[in-house]
Amino acid sequence: MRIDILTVVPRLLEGPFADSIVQRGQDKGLVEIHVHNIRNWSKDTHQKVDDVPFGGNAGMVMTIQPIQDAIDSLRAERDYAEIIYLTPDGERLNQSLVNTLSIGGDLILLCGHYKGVDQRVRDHLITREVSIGDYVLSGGELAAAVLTDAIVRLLPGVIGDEQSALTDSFQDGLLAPPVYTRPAEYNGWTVPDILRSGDHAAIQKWQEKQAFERTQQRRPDLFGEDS
Ligand code: 6GU
Repeated sequence: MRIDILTVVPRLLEGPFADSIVQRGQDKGLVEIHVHNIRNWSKDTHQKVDDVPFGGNAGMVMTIQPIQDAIDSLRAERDYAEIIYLTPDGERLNQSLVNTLSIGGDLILLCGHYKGVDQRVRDHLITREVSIGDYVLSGGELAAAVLTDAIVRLLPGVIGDEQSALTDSFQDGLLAPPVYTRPAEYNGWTVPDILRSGDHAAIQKWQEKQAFERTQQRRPDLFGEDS
């Protein structure tokens, strides 16, 4: 899988992919992540990528030209399954959407900055709009990093069986059960006996019950949603 990220602040995306699971996915050749500076496509003499809004509101709006040229140059090289604009007024990201995107093909992620992009970019160039939650970030970059991380960890081979993505919270519509490690007692705080019993069937049953109860207590809304 290949993910191309378009941004005016590429430095914001240097850290998130340089370590851990996403880096491992890249090292193994399972995913290629390319961060592009939209400014490189600007035909303006000062490499401008924004302008004042029609209608005279505060803030700047990202212009069409560099974004369209960036998208065109990528699409000339390969097909993309989706061209996604990260925006707080997009479809809210959940595990179901992450699963879909992880098996769909290559992606372009467009990060908005300032007051966002000219609406015509959204109307004519973008195939999907995604938000990562009901709060406002300064730009789409951190949202793109979140989406990329969530997708990459699902790609076959990126994480090992020992931490199978299938046991994640949300993957079966439930939150994950509590986990414990050694020592079995610390400060007098103990691990539930069942987990040390060696009875795998009983352990699994206990974990399922815990997952169910935790979901019921913390996120009853999950029972009403398909996921
Ligand atoms: Cl995708 N972008 C911005 N700027 N803010 C957000 C967001 C995206 N999702 C939640 N808040």
